Amino acid sequence: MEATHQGKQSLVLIVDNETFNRQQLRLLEQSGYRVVEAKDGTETINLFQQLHPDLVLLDAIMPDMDGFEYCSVLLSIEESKYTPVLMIIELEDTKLIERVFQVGAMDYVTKPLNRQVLHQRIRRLIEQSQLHQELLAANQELQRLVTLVTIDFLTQIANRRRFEEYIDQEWWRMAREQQPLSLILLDVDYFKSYNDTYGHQAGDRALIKIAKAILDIVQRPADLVARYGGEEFAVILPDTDELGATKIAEKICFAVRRLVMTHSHSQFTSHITLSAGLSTVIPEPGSNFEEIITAADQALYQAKAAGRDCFKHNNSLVGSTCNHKWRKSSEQIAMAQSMYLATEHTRF
Ligand code: GH3
Ligand code: MG
Ligand code: MG
Repeated sequence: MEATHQGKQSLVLIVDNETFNRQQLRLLEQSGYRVVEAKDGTETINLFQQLHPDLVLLDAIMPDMDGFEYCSVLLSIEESKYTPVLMIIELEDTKLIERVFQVGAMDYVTKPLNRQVLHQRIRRLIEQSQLHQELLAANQELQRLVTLVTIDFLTQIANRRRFEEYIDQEWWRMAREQQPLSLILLDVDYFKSYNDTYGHQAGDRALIKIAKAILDIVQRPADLVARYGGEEFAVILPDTDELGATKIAEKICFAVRRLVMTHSHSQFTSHITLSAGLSTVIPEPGSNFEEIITAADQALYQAKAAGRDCFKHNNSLVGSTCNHKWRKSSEQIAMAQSMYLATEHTRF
């Protein structure tokens, strides 16, 4: 009973060069374990890789290399990562015991072997290792589920739900630290007519490419790129001032233009372009992140109204929330905007 797990008998690999010792250890079979024997290193590795035992019972004294070295070699194999090794040592000697744990074995028993002690240790180690593996599997499943609820299925970037969680978190962090938080909302221009012309699947492929292009630009670990809606993307930039956010928006618009995704029914250009609305805020403690979204949305609306394929910063909020250090940069931002328009519109 004790030697089974999930209806399967546990398998013990006995490693000992002495036939007599191995035969004695076969008594484990009487307790319901399956047993295989190896007399040297080559056999051990072969059997281990073929059979994936639940536990290795390893004698410390072997003629070619000692059991401790066996243990190190064995545990360096990828598949052995979670297999417990129980070593058999000659006597309760501090140095020997230290080596047992140094080489990665989980526990030891001393000679002469006490049957009860041996059984208890084997049972406990197998149970622990199986629990550990179940925990890892459950954790992986949890990660998979978390990914499912926070990642957009089509583009594989963060979804709207993750966006809202993250902007809330960063809004509070920036309020606490009194640092600027920037948000860029991006919307694909004339995307409805792109779908109508090239089909919905081509539209999907274009969205995937755009998401990747944005991800390639947005690099800092605290930044987040999300799919905000159908053909809308959002970029959250904590600790980023107006000028920094403008540069990112500029690079994104440029990168998407450089993809040169033909769009013959676009009103002004022959390929897909983006419009962007930016907002930068040092959040007031106790305020709500909705305000930065509204501000970026207004700026996006202005960019659309200005003819699309451009980005706008929401200046109404800049006046009330910027500190002088980065309010100064508005001239540079205006310059970046006009340079973007000048260079890009002549190039394509
Ligand atoms: P504008 O320049 O004003 O943004 O024009 P638009 O056509 O991009 O905007 P509109 O809101 O009229 O249309 C958005 C289009 O985006 C309509 C919809 O078919 C398309 N869209 C939204 N989500 C997806 C998607 O997941 N895949 C594809 N292929 N298209 C999508
Ligand atoms: Mg839209
Ligand atoms: Mg659009």
